[in-house]
Amino acid sequence: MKRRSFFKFSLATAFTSILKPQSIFGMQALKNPGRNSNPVVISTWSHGIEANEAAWKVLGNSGSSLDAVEQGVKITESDLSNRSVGIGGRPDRTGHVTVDACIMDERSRCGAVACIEGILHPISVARAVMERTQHVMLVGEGAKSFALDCGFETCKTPIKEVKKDWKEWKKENKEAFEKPVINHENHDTIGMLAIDAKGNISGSCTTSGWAYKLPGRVGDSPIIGAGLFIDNEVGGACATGMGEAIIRIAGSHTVVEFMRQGHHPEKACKLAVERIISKHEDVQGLQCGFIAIDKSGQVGGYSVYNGFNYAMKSSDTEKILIDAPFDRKW
Ligand code: SD4
Repeated sequence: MKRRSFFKFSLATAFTSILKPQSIFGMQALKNPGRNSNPVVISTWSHGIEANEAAWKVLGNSGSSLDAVEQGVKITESDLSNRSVGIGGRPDRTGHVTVDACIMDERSRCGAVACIEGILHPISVARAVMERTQHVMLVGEGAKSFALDCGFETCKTPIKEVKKDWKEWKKENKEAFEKPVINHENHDTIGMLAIDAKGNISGSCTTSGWAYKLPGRVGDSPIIGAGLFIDNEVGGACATGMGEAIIRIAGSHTVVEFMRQGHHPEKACKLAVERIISKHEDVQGLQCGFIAIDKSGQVGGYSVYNGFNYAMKSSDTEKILIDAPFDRKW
């Protein structure tokens, strides 16, 4: 199993403390029970540390969780070095970088775009779908022309380095249509969940999806209930990993429903992971992870295999990266 670059921590993360997998219930619990009024933001993978910083500029200034989760993931979308989100993302097998994104707020309003190409910030287009239309999701060319009509910034993809990799991949995989092994190399969507000073929860999710996917493939990330779900009365959840498996169990909605039953966010994520495992005869190479936050500000995550981590920021905690507990070892 290849280890990938997100384990290489830069100087910028030198202040980051790494927490090891830990038992469920309360290790990341905040002080006040009931509805939380201490802002908290969590997001998937180590790129979440930088994204959380941007979200924190909003949350720490009494801004809304909705603005925070949009501003936060925009950082990752415009990161040229990130190969699975935004402008630096890997293309489908025909060389087109098509991205998926969605956003949801405390009023259960939501918006999404899928398979959109050439727009710098898909998350902002998703928000515009939510706020300026009566629809929830726009896809492909329709999503793009909506984005252009709204005046969103365009970008040219694939970028040079990505195009070079794609050409290599094509040479080596002339007939490749079988299921690629899911590893950390091609799967690290950013999903972000935030609770603001008013106790309102919002979430966002954005990805270029499965590297070298079939053209037109849409993963879980833009699908409300699969890649992301918020119910302000309960909490929120988002997902990363193999989208097809997450969609099959309506993953993020399932996590939120487990929290509604009274489970701690970490336990809720674990139960959803177990549901995924139970629905597949063979989970070899099938990596999925969830993160969740409840209305009291408790957070948790869980994944099928080791290697998944998530970033957290609150007024009590400096930026931290938490290794999610897991069900199996690679
Ligand atoms: C997808 N779930 O398109 C996304 C990919 C991902 O971490 O999460 N990567 O299936």
